[in-house]
Amino acid sequence: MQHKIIFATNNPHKLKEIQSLLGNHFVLLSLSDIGFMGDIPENEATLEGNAIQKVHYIFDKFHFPCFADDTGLEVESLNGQPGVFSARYAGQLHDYGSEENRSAANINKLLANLMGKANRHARFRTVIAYLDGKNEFTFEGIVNGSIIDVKRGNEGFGYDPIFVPDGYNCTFAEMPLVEKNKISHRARAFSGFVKYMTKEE
Ligand code: ITT
Repeated sequence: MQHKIIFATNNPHKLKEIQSLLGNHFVLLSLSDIGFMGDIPENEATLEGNAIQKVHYIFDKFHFPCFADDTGLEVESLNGQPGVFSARYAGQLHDYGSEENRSAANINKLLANLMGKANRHARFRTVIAYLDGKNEFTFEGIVNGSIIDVKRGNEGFGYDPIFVPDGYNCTFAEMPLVEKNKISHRARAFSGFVKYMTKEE
């Protein structure tokens, strides 16, 4: 059976990642497919809280099965920061004009805060929330790695150019999307979600 489902994200990179992971079990609807052009509020204190807030916001408007993710980069020697503040670590989107500029500012701030720190361990953590009006679930995915000093690579987005996953020598931004999708936080959370969605077929 094919599930039609909304992915509640304004981030085109996430949409591309999930689209490339989808089997033929799902028909993914983006926010522009359903005619939603606004911003989705995300002002909770945790990734779980934000993911749940995003699905409720869209479900309440469209009454259609929906999932959303919230992702954070948790850096050990910064006590888990930027975490839930990863997107706005260096400021709001309107301060920077474009997502690329904001990501560059986020990375610069992170590298400045890590200056002189020997412990570079970090992890990406994704929480996916799903809501269809009857069921509400969350799924988590984590990838461990470390933060390097200088950006490398042009693939991916966000903090990818400074994150080297454990067991690899390259950053996420040096990997083709299919490689990132084999091990990433979002792919791992999504695999739990797909198992749940297909378990009764
Ligand atoms: P939504 O519309 O889905 O909320 P967003 O860009 O605001 O999109 P998040 O709040 O989930 O997304 O993500 C926080 C930030 O973490 C995001 O802006 C990126 O800078 C970064 N990020 C998320 N996933 C990432 C990934 O796979 N690789 C690198 N950075 C990532």
